[in-house]
Amino acid sequence: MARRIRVAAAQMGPIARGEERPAVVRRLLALLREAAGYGCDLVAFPELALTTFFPRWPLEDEAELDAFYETAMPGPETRPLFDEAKRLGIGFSLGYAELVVEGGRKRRFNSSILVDKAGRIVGKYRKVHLPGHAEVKERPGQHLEKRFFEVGDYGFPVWRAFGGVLGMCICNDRRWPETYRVMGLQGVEMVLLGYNSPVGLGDPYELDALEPFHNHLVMQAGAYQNATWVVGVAKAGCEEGFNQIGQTCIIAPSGEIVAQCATLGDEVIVRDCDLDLGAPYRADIFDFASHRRPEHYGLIVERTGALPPPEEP
Ligand code: ING
Repeated sequence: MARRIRVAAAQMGPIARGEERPAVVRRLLALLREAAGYGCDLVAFPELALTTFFPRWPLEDEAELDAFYETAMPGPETRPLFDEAKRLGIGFSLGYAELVVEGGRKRRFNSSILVDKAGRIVGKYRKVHLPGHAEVKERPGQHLEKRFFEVGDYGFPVWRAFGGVLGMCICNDRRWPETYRVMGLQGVEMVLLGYNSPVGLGDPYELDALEPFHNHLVMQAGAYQNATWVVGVAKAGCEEGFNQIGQTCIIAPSGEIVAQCATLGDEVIVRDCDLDLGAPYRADIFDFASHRRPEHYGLIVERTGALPPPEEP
């Protein structure tokens, strides 16, 4: 009996800087209901799905900054999403800015949760790869995640949920092979990830035109090399004057894109995902136990200096 889950990727268009949480939650509810209408078991939302991508600005006022974070999940403004999902019998993943007080100090993370059909949080992840920089750079678009978030402290966990093994990562994480491999070594069968990816960060990223290609390249490679489904969900469109790529997609363990959004707005795509599609890859070409021999990889060291000169022939 195939283990199938019907998955929706719910892309979002821009969220304005001043868009109030209730208005954003109403958009999320509309996407959730559409996915439930298609009979979906699970709907994946983007990174920072409750607010604009605020790390694009060097925010100084702490109260203004704190307003972009959630201090409780669910909180009063997100509780309607949990309640409606439970009523409709659909699970979801949701990216948001997390603010917690631990050890007497504020800690800030770029986080995501996995919620089951009963409205319970069954998984939580905190973004590990924080791109960009902590200081303002001379470039058209800032990327200050290192200023506004700490590096995630959960690693890359996976969870038994929805009849399979699911994992999550966030945005820049998808560009790093370790992200998928750490989950792949735990037997992940579906990775849910959201992203806010500008078309480019301006100078020196003269390769902006390749952003869409690189976006799919890394997710397709991660899927194939770890025999897992990957669901990549964008916050897309021109958000506060910054163009963000869309290309939300659902990728099979073969690495093939089997569903993709066609707009840069709020849009749902759906796919029945057979969680056993990765089995032939794990049984043969990516049978880690048989073929992946770290002991044969030589001493993997961080190259801190120049390589030694080549031996004289
Ligand atoms: N955004 C971008 C991403 O990794 C970026 C940052 C843009 C990196 C363009 C490299 C090139 O997709 C986030 N939020 O990580």
